[in-house]
Amino acid sequence: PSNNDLRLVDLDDDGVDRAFRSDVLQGLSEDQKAIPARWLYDDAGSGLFEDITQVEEYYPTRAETEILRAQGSAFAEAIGPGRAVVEFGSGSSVKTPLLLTAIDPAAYVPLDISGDFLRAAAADLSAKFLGLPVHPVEADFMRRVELPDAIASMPNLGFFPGSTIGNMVPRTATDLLRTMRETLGEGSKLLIGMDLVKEPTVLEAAYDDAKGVTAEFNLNLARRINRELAGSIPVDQLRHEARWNDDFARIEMHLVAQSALSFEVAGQTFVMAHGETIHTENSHKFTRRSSSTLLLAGGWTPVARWLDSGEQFSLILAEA
Ligand code: AVI
Repeated sequence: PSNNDLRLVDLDDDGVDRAFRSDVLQGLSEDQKAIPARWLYDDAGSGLFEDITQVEEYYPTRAETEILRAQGSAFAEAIGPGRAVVEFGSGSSVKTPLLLTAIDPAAYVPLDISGDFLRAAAADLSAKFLGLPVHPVEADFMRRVELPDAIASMPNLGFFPGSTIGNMVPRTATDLLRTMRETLGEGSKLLIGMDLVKEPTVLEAAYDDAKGVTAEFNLNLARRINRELAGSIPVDQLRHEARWNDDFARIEMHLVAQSALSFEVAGQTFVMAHGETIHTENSHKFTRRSSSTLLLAGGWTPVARWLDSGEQFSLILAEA
C-alpha cells in the first residue's frame, strides 16, 4: 500500500490491521457470529465484487446503469448544470461518466478511503472529461469531510450509486445520510441508488449465483482472516448462504458450518456447531415508502425517482 493508504489504516507492529482484528475477535465471540461487511473488500474481495457485477443473476449494476443511460435528459432537467458532483466512493468507470455527461457539472470530487482507487478513478475521469476540474479527496466519508476550497462557492450534488446504503443497518444508514448532508451543505442535492424489494427467489439467486462467484466473495472473508490474523478456519467446511430476511427486508449472507468446527484466530479459539453461521453481510431492499422514510430520517427530501425498465432498481433524487 502507498503511504497515503497507511494514514487511514492503523497497523500494529506485526502489520496487522487493528480494527480488522478487533472486529473479527468480537464478532466471533457473539451468540450470532457476525463480521462487518466492510472487511469483505480486501484486494481479492474487491476484484470478486467486480466479477459479481458481471454475473447473469446479479441485476443491480445493469439495472442502475440502464437508468443512467436512459434518463440523462430527465437528470439534466431535475438537477441543472453547474454543480460540483461529490461522489461517495471512487467512481466506477461506467456509471460516473454517464452522470457527468448528462448533467454538465462544474467540478467532480471523488471521495474514497483508498488513495490508490481514488487516484486511478480521478485520472480516468480527467482523461475522459478534458477541462472538468477534478479534485480527489482521500477520506472516510462515514465522517464529515471538508470539501476543497475550489468548490466552496458551487452548489453540490452528492452521488451515491450501487445501493451501498443498503449494506448498512438503518441506524448507520441514517447517520451516514446526515453526515452527507453536513459534508455537502445547504442547497445540496443527492442522487442515490436504492435496490427494490422483489421476489425472494430472484434476490437469493442474485446473491448466490450459479457460477459461485458470490460464494467465493463470501468465503474470501474466511480466507482473509486466515491470511491476516493467523487463522485456522477450515474454509472447505464452510458453505455460502444467501437468505432473505422478510422482517428486515434484507438479503443476508452467511457462512454456514458444515460440521462441528474448532479453529484459532489471532491466538484465540472459537467453536461452531454443525449448522451454526457467521453473518457476513446485509443488503437491504427498499419499497417506495421505505426509501422515502430512510431519506427523510437522514434529513433529505425525495423529489424524483427513476426505475429501470424491469422495475428492479431505483435512483432517487433528494434535496437537503
Ligand atoms: C456493494 N453492495 C451494494 C453489494 C450488494 O449488492 O449489497 C455487495 C454484494 N454482496 C454480494 N453481492 C454483492
